[in-house]
Amino acid sequence: MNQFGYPVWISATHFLNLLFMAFLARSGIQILASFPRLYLKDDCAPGHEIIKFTKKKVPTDRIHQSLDEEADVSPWLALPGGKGANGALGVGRHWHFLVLVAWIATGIVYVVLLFATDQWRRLVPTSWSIIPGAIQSADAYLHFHLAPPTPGYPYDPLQQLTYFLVVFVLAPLQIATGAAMSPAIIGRFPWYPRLFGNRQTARTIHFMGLIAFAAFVIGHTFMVVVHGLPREWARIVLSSDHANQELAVVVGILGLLVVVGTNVFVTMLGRRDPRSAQRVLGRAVDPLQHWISSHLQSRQHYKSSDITSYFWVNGYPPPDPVYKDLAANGFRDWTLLVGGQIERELRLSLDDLRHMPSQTQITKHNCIQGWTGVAQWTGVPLTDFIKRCRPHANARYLVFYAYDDKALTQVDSKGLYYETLDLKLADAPQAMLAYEFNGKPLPIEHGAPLRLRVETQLGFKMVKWIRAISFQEDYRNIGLGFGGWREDYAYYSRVVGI
Ligand SMILES: Nc1nc2c(c(=O)[nH]1)N[C@H]1C(S)=C(S)[C@@H](COP(=O)(O)O)O[C@H]1N2
Ligand SMILES: [Mo]
Repeated sequence: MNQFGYPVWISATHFLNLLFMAFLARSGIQILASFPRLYLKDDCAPGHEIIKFTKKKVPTDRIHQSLDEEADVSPWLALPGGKGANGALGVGRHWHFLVLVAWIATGIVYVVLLFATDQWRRLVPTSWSIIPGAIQSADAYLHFHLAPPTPGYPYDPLQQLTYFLVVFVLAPLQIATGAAMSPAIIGRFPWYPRLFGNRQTARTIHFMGLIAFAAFVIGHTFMVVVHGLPREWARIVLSSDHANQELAVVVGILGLLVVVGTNVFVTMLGRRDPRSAQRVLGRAVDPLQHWISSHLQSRQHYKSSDITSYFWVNGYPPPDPVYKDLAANGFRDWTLLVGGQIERELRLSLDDLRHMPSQTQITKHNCIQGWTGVAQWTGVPLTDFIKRCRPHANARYLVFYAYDDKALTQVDSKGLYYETLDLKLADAPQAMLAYEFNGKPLPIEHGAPLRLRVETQLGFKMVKWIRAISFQEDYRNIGLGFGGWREDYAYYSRVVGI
């Protein structure tokens, strides 16, 4: 057809890429806003950020929960915008993962076609001369001249090198650093985040990747403009050099309207009806997340020296007199009620639990908001606990009921905290009922007298201040039916290995 036009599949993947990256960037900003601090170390201590997007000071004279760190972001910037506690983080994460799948699929189609045709020659440098060439081009632009295209190529060496790096380095790096934040992946492969330094440097690099993408989009658009807008535009929109330029402008503007329109539409939908977003998007992504993460078992064995000096608290301790009396008495009167689909109900004291087989582990905690902490936990392995309870064959979920009533501990909230856990995730190594934290009885703020640890899941699953445990056939008839308090009221997904 012509020398520098693009095949239709390039135009199509280019458009989809633009659409999906807009979603990924905006939902990513939402996720970041739930803990707007970036670190180079896994202890996430306040004051040790390398970048922070908040002016809030963390109080040191009282217990302070990480949820209070959430920033309220504008829906013009973030998808869906607003505060995490009101559903924005849950909805944002659903979009991030759904669109991620589509973006990776687009990328695979693009790269396969690139190498199936000879289009790769335009992108992949085949000679080191690209480097001095790129320097020359940069020099030209810095002197406000247009760099000449490489003979036989549609663009100059600097452009080619940049495109190559964006496709083959930046995009894979974003995927790799994203995976380094998944509790199931780093629980099973603790060495993996070390490829990037640690889990927090992976998070920081993931954010730098967003900045790099944004800088690229600005630079790329600028190049298209300075190199001759109508012609370049027609090439990418209509796959041809000789296309009708007016038609190209119309089609291109329609394309941009689709990007803006879908963004506005899903943003409004996510704000008006987070429940539907949770339901519909969950149905699409949860099975995939489950497939990727649910069979991964935690194999974490950190050293004592890895224990972090700081460990955030999330969820305020139960303020009611019943709990306070129990605490005042060193939890000697506390009993754990165990019921549901089991042979017979159990009442266990803290001493009963301490006399059961015990396990000690040093593991990394990953909160959905983005912070981490490493601590040593001691408690009863859930495997032993489950055996002792003799569950009926139809029991599929464990329900953990807590003492904290959110109506008393958090503004605009209600309901006793609870979470459900698939028995398959519970009957696994490093899943335990913990009563010690860093070698001492569990402190109040971290869940005294007993809390759950499941080292392949996000933090909100690990119920603190446990009051009762029940074996159930289904989670859908408990609470509002979404699998836990945070699923019910903050629209989080029930499947949180990622
Ligand atoms: N009962 C109860 N358990 C809870 C919570 C809560 O609010 N109430 N918050 C969860 C969340 S979101 C996290 S990240 C962890 C935090 O544990 P930590 O406070 O010991 O760091 O506890 C989880 N367990
Ligand atoms: Mo959390």
